[in-house]
Amino acid sequence: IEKPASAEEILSTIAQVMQQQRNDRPRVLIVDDDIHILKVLQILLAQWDLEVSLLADPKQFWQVLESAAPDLLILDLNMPDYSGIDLCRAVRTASLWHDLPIVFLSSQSDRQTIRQIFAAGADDYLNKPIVEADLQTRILSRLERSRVSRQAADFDGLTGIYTHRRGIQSLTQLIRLATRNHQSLCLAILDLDLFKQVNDRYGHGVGDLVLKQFGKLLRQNFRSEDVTMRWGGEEFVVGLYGANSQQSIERLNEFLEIWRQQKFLVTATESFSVTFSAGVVEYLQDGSSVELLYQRMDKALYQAKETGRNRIVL
Ligand code: GH3
Ligand code: MG
Ligand code: MG
Ligand code: MG
Repeated sequence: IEKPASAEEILSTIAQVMQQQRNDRPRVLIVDDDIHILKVLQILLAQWDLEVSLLADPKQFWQVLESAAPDLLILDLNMPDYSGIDLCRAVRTASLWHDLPIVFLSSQSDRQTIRQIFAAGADDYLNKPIVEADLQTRILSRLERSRVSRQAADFDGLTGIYTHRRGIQSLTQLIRLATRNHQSLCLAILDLDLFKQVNDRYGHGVGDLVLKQFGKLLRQNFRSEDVTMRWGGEEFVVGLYGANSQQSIERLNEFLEIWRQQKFLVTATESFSVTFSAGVVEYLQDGSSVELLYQRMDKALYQAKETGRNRIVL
């Protein structure tokens, strides 16, 4: 039996997901066993308009990393039980975080240590005691560079929604959230019908405009806690958080209706519209991977195409 979501649960999930989608204030997570250093850094970084999370106990690292979802990680080299080097190596092999910028703080500055730090995958290091101006320059410039490249990697240039790569990250997070909060979750793949004909008849440029408009309407018609992405070509995936299969089908049908009404003018007198087919799958709290869910929704999509297109199939 499914536990209905309380208002607070839904709100906190929305807050979490929205925070990750918003990219206004960069987030920095600092891990250091020295609480005084944490406090000093917190005050400094807050002055530079960064959102700061602090962690003194590296045992909670993964949990805090996931909830803080930082844009940059500052790691202390020496901590009891854990070395920053080990944490850094582990982050580099975690698929969700492998490209997170990592800056080390270290009171050791011998060659051997520095070599180890970079070998573990660090992007930069700073000596303790920390010089404020150095810290500011290094952190802000690294954040800016990663913001620019992340923007390009995360958002599809044509449609403005998540790319495949970023979308998979978000779906993985959504699956985890749904599991943890015992929430319903559905994924749907939307594939434009006979899109090749649109290109053939009206040209690739018009086809691009149709895709662009599809992305815009997806953004407008799905809630902020849902995740929308361009899966590739004329295929899109939506993660519907807090919706069971029936609710998802309802919402997708509403969207199909909106999309069908969308007219594209070719000349003053000639216009066309495009439909889509969708395959839906419900996540059953069983730890299924995105890959597995994809296979199931792709089967449903195939059925939607086989049975006449322009429809949603579970
Ligand atoms: P179906 O209803 O079975 O999905 O038919 P379809 O024609 O949509 O399917 P098919 O997979 O054969 O063709 C997809 C077309 O989408 C072919 C490809 O040229 C077009 N397409 C993919 N990406 C883009 C793009 O970025 N811009 C444009 N204009 N067309 C694209
Ligand atoms: Mg230390
Ligand atoms: Mg296709
Ligand atoms: Mg198609």
